[in-house]
Amino acid sequence: MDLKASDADKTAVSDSDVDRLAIDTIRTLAIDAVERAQSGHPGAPMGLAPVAYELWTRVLRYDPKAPDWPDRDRFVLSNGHASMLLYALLHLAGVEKDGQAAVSLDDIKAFRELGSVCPGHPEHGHTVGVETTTGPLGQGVGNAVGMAMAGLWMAARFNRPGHALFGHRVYAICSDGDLMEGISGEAASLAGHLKLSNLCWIYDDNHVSIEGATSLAFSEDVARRFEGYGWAIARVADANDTQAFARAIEAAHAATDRPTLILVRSVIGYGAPHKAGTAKAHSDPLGPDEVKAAKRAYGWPPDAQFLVPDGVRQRFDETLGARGAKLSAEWETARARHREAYPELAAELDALLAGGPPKGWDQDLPTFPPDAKGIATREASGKTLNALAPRLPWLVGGSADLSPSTKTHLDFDDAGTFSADDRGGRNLHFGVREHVMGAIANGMAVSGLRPYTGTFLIFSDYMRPPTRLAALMKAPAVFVFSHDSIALGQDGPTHQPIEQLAALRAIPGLITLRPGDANETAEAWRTILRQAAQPACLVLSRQAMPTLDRKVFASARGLAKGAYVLADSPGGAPQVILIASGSEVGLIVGAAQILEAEGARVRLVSMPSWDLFEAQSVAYRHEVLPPDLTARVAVEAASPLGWDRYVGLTGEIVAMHGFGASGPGGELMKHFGFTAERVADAARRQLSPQRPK
Ligand SMILES: Cc1ncc(C[n+]2csc(CCOP(=O)(O)OP(=O)(O)O)c2C)c(N)n1
Ligand SMILES: [Mg+2]
Repeated sequence: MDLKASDADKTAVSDSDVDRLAIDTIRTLAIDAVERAQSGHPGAPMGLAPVAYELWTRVLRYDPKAPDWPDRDRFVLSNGHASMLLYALLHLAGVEKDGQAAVSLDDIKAFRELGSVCPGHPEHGHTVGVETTTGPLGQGVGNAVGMAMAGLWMAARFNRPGHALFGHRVYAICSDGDLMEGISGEAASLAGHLKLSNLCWIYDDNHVSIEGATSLAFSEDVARRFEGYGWAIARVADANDTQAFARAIEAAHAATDRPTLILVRSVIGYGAPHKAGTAKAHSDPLGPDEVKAAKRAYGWPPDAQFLVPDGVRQRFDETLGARGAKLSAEWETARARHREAYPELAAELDALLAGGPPKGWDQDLPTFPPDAKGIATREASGKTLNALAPRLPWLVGGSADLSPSTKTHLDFDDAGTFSADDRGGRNLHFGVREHVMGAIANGMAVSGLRPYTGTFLIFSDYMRPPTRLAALMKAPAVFVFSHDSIALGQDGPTHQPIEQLAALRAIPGLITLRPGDANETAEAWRTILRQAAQPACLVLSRQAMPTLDRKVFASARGLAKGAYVLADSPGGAPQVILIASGSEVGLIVGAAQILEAEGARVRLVSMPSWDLFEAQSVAYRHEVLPPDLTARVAVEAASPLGWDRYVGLTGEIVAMHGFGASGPGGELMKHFGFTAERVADAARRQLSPQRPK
């Protein structure tokens, strides 16, 4: 067979010949791209090519010309190291946006180069057609659960009899590594419980990972494990048997009351005579000799590179392309009919798809009256969330079995609970599964919903990988973390966060907010939900804190700028700045009273968010923290790490320098030096003429 791209012999090529050609095109594109980059992972794409080809050309309801068509099937490559598989598919399928190819052949040639749309691992938002960022194993399958939940939620919310707008499925390819990671167990357990029948994982059962055979560390019966989770199981004994795979997909579609795991026995590096089936095929270029040998084994011209034979792109066009164009056009018609029949619902869907909150969404934002005893910010958050949620219908969320503590439950009448029986419920029960809770939120966020999660701040460590990925993807998930300091009290140091705030602040692009009273908490929700391009975490207290009198102190709207002047002492320019976040704002207010009685002039700065403050102009930042006023004290019941940025080398930081302890929260705060008197002491040292300048 002549494989050169020419017009000759087109008609002489049978259907199955083109299938074979297309599959080997995927394989050789992966081989050539890795060889050219001199890095990457050829083995998995070589083994998985037939499965991916069959799925894309015969199954996927996806329009390459409309890759953001809302009811498209989602394809997730959870084993993101196999990225060349996805790039080859996006290229051959002709995925494009605004007439621009998502991935050209030149892009594939630039695999892994700086600025390429084909980076080492697939990055959502960077490459059109990449549904989610994968690479950290296990995240993609977690996202897929969130996408499946979002799809079912959208169907429940927007479909009407005779007007079905949503019904898509979510397919995720995953590898041994994905299934070894704990998060995939959390994901599968919840997906089975929720009977997510629109979800299908395709397991690349190739018996190989980086260090060698998986038998080194992985011997469980995966199928039985998933049966235990309540999944349907299908098996494909040979990845090259596309008909067997097609039957497995049929079985998955027939399983209408549960998700399906398809175990596909594959050979990593299929076709490479010396490396196939071994860990040597996992990563790194095959080397020129092995490349040629593999190509010969496929019946490919051994010296051809980046060859896409005639008929291959056409095959994708005739199958995936034609099917997708028809389906997405039908969907547009259905949407027009839906709009006529249900104009309000259609407008709601418009707003959801546009990404912003609907008109008037924040008109019920609560304000809290001044109150010396006050309320915990978790309480204020719960009230705010419940006030806002009715006007923001796609704000959905829940906690990892802690909603009585995190106050993340939606209590109003028709809020409902998302379950196997109610797909339109807005309260989610993640169970004690923080890691996948974050990944599910990300999957929902990239599906257009505004998800929020809830747990204690200490357990932010359990969901750090998805929190980081949310930031990398600019996925607007909201992570609520309550019980934010030693003041949580008697649960003791295992539950008392110290370094977590610093760790969250270190994630680029994540908005970390620790509001200082009830009204700042309400403003925090407004600030977070107003934008849809960044994830945020909302850090809340367990204990009550005073609700400041905003006639005396500046408006809580200042929160949106990250830090703002709460008040200046009367009688002239301030001599010292006291800065605090969260529950420690009350302490600096108390310290100011002590200091003012002694004749000192104090500036009080509430600083709920470093990230938002750093985004302000230099002029504003200098207005709040005048550079020549270096007498400064920062107060936060957490690690001091980073606060020197705001108090400078000569300032003082009242913070935690070790772990907390078990005891009543109020006593702990005193014990560890968080009193107005101690803050005033620090300020006095700052005001002393002996202070080093
Ligand atoms: C959380 C996480 N840990 C480690 C890695 C590094 N890593 C990349 S692939 C891989 C395992 C490879 O085995 P498998 O998942 O079976 O993929 P295959 O070699 O079959 O393609 C590891 C440990 C990672 N990407 N993510
Ligand atoms: Mg493997």
